[in-house]
Amino acid sequence: MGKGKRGSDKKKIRTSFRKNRTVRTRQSDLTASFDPERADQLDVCQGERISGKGELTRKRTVVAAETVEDDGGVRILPEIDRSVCRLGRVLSAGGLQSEVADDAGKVFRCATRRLLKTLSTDERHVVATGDRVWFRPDGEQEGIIERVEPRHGVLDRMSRGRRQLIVTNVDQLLVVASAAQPYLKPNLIDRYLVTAEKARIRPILCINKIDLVEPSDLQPLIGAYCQMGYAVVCTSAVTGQGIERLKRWLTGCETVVSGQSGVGKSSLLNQIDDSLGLRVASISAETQKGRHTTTAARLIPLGNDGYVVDTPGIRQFQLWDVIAEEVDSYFRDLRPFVSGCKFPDCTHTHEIECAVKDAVIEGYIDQRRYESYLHLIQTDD
Ligand SMILES: Nc1nc2c(ncn2[C@@H]2O[C@H](COP(=O)(O)OP(=O)(O)O)[C@@H](O)[C@H]2O)c(=O)[nH]1
Ligand SMILES: [Mg+2]
Ligand SMILES: [Zn+2]
Repeated sequence: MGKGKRGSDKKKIRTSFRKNRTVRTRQSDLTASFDPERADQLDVCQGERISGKGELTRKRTVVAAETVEDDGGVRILPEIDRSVCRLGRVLSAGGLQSEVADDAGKVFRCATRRLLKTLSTDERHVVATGDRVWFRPDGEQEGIIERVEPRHGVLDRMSRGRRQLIVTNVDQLLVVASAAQPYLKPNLIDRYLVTAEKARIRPILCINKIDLVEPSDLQPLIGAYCQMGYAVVCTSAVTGQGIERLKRWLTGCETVVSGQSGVGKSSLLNQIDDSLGLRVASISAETQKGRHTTTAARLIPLGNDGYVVDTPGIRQFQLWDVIAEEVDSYFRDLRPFVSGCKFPDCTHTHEIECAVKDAVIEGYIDQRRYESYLHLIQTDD
């Protein structure tokens, strides 16, 4: 599934050892409890040579391939020994260890081979939730991640000035909104849709708690999204309406479930797969400000066909690097008109001869969507 382009040539990459690599744990400690530094001891693998003498100047040559990912990042793929390493999926990534499931669903607690950290070419996490990795099993429950395959479908966020990966290799983003309680917030839906468009992840819009309103009242809104080509489903976790359709859309795919707290995400997932047993929050608990039950993204197997990803709350999920000038390209309904504007850098606000504003006046663009666009560029520049 990885769409990253394979680098054609293997190359030799010179890398310095980290200082702490010279501090070795005694061999007898190997049988002791899990030690993240063990990645170092198991580091000697095919294709690596150690040269140089002084501890701090030691270099080694690694045989590896390079690949360019969807977002332009360069990934280095060290050669791995396929007779011992296995392909797995990172269910949850941690600083020291990650949970990796093999093909059969068996879970291993894995450290990351230090070499991967050394080779990392940018500030992104070396291992992220959702990654497809090659790992070397060590016993029945542990292992070492030796290589991360090229990523696609990446969702990220900005945290303390750094780009953080939320989850990788996802197919679709399910935007869950509720028709009432909490009341419907179309601007918020648009924000999520922009996130999906930017990440080039297929969005699905789900309007839940349809049992609480007169469905026909939502027709204009739903019609507008359908016209833009979005898949929309109205659901109720109470009456079961729309659940079968939603289930069909999620089966066999890897879906990130997003949406404000209290809209019914957990309730819907429990309806789709009753073995999930996700905690459904009481209304009173949800009204407590700043409450977040989920802190890090996690892949949750859906039946035995597909995964869903429970994401942290809305406030941590921001359009951190969407610049105002490109927001129009993430609005499917505005996009076709942009090239008709007099100025190539038109923001469709104060400019003259703006094809987007004309389209709003002529009714080709929904007034509400245009206002939502204005709102977004004014709060996210
Ligand atoms: N009336 C109605 N209530 C719902 C529906 N789905 C969820 N709820 C209620 O909304 C509250 C929040 O649900 P929850 O699944 O925890 O939302 P989450 O925070 O998005 O995961 C709970 O009290 C649910 O019982 C629905 O379709 N209709
Ligand atoms: Mg929930
Ligand atoms: Zn314009």
